[in-house]
Amino acid sequence: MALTKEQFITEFKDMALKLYAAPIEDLSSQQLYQALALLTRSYIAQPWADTKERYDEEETKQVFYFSIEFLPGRLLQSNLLNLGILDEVEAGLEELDLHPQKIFAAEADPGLGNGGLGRLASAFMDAMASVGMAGNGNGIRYQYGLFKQAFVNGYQVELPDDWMRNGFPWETRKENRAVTVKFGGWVELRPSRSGHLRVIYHNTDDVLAVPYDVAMVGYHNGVVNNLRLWSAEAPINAGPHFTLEQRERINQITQILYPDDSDNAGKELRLRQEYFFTSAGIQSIVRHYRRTHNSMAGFADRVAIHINDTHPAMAIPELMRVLMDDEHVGWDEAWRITLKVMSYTNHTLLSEALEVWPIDMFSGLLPRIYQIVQEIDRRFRLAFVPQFGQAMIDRIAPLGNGQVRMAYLATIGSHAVNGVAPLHSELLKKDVLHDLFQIFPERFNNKTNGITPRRWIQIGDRPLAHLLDKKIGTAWRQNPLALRKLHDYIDDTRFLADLNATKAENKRELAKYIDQTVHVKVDPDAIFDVQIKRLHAYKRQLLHLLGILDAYLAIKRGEKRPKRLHIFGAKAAPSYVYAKEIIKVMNAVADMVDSDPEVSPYLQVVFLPNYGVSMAEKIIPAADISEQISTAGKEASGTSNMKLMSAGALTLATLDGANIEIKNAVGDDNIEIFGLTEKEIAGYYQRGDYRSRDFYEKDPRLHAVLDMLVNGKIPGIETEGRDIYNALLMYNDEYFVLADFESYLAANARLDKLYQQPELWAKKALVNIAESGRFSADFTVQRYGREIWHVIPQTPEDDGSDTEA
Ligand code: GLS
Repeated sequence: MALTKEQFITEFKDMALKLYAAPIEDLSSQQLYQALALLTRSYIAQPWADTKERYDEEETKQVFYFSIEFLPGRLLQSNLLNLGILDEVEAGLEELDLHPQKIFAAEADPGLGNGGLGRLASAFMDAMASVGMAGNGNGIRYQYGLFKQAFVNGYQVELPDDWMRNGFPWETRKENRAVTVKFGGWVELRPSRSGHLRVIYHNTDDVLAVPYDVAMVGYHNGVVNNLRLWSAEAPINAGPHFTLEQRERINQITQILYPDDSDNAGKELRLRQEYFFTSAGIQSIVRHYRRTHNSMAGFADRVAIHINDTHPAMAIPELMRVLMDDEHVGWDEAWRITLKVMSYTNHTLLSEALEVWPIDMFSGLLPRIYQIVQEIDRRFRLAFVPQFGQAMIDRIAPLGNGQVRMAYLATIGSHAVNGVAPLHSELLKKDVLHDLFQIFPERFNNKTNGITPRRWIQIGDRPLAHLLDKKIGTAWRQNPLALRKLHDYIDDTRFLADLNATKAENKRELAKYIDQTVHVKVDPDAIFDVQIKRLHAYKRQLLHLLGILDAYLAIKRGEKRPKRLHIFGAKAAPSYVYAKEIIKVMNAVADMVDSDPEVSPYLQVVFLPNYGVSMAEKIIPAADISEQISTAGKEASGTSNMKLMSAGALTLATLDGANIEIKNAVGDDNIEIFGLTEKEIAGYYQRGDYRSRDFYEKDPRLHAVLDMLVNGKIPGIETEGRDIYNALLMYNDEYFVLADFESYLAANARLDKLYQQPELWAKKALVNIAESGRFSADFTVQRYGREIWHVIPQTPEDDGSDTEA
């Protein structure tokens, strides 16, 4: 859109006055933010309405991305960027003697997601709008987000994340679009006079699902898509017998986000949440469709529904329910439509994360849905037992072992099933969904994850963005593949120096931020070595910690090495004791290193509390090293690996998830790979001959490091060191930390050496930035759009870099 600075200033002052009846000089950053957000929203309103109208008029096929989490990050700056008015607005604010960055920082991060899964969903929303695809989100409006993390005496404590405290200016309540979701009770099936089955519900708990819509603004293209978040409320005509307890139970449904990641709490409230937003979404999609269509026959040509991990897998029986019970479509036709509409992405191989529900709980809470799942199960068995045998079908039918098995249900009811990086997609076929792959091989495919360089470079890394503009022009902002032009400058010494200078500037900025937030002074000339992700044993922050302890001991022995600053950001699920112990030890080691004058010139450790999207925007641009060190075969894809590479950080990685794609993109010389491969680890599993103690006994460095956990050398820890020690030695080190220790140290030593050659380092950083464009989520959603959703966006060229698994 077009907006001059002068126009903006007038409109902004006007909005602030209307809102607060005060001149801008008297307003707090929060108030200025609110005023600016509302003004921005007013710019979005028309294109938002127009987009909706256009989709309806042109009968565009629409994608509905169902996800129990979205993690959009702050929206103000990104909306201004995508509208194309960020520069004008910033110039206007400065002219008013205001600080744009201070105002942007007043926005709370929406607490609607845990980590990579939710962030990916939001990247897809941004990407779909930006490539002009009709893509809508469907999720939950959690009142409280994932907890706020603080450290007390080095221990993680969890505080409520009241992220909506000051309101959420981007949402629009649509109470005229509310629908009713039914729980519990019992159902009666009665043939009606017209021959249809009538489904009569008795004694249900009804919940009103009220949608709040959030605009998803496309980049410079006038497209504004919709993210619909559902809030649970008591029914309007609840009546006098409706108790406070009932009201409270309803409110709970959308009160709080489960703090799990790659994990499964298995609680009834979670099941309620899942059915709540899924049913509300399906009902509203069908209702909208039926406003302009007499029957459901063409539904699958207009609608694609994506099941983001298994949490919304109930979309399958729920669509069946609506088609059959409300729309009177017969089973076969309803199943045909459902299969064509639904597609499913799996996001993890960890067995503890494969969602299953006890049949008692499921059937009690969702009696009609359970009947439909039973019928899906019955027909599945009938169709495939003759060919594949009872034993195999028993293993993978939707119902088994007294459980409803959501990943199997999702696979059986979708026409496409994908993993999020080639290795992950292969392992789905080989292990987790092996039997289903035998039956439905054509459904399985890979779609490697992506990120949005708009947020990570254009907003998060402005110094780099400006340098790129100067050197290769601005085309990369539209099409990130244009970053490849950087290869032309691989021998341009001046440019390489500029690249290093940009990194240095970002590191100084991060140093300031660290000082402000945790009051720790860090040396901006150190190597910034970053590991930012949820805390999980398989991600192996512990391996990183053992590496730090080794460095500590080496420095104590008198070794000199370039100074390294280890930066961690990670939340542990509140009930995940082992992960919390690792945090405690990490913080204790940070203190130990800091207070030792012999060591602190060479080594520093900072664990930043409450890691999230906005903090990532500060850390990533300053990173020299990106630690992606999960046990091979465990991390489905990872996405911080892509973000950090796009900031020119060198990846220190195992051959896991999308690290492998990064390696293929930049070549062996521009990434530091170490550790066991997935195949080698599978070999250990098969033979059953992994003995972690052997590594401890034969490697004196490892021996010394592990002993530190239990010999009292780390001040301030209690039983945590012992627990970790035991996990590694007595319980045989489930994640092969000890097996990878030696090669991890060797890779680190190579990086230390390389850092002595700044120009060579810069060359490698350049290649990483240059090749990061292929990981743009714009391309990822285009691949989904072409191969899974069958919607055709008009857009920049895809480079086809996704290898189908
Ligand atoms: C996750 C995986 O653990 C990540 O590897 C992946 O990048 C992400 C998005 O696909 O999904 N699965 C999960 O449950 N949480 C994740 O972050």
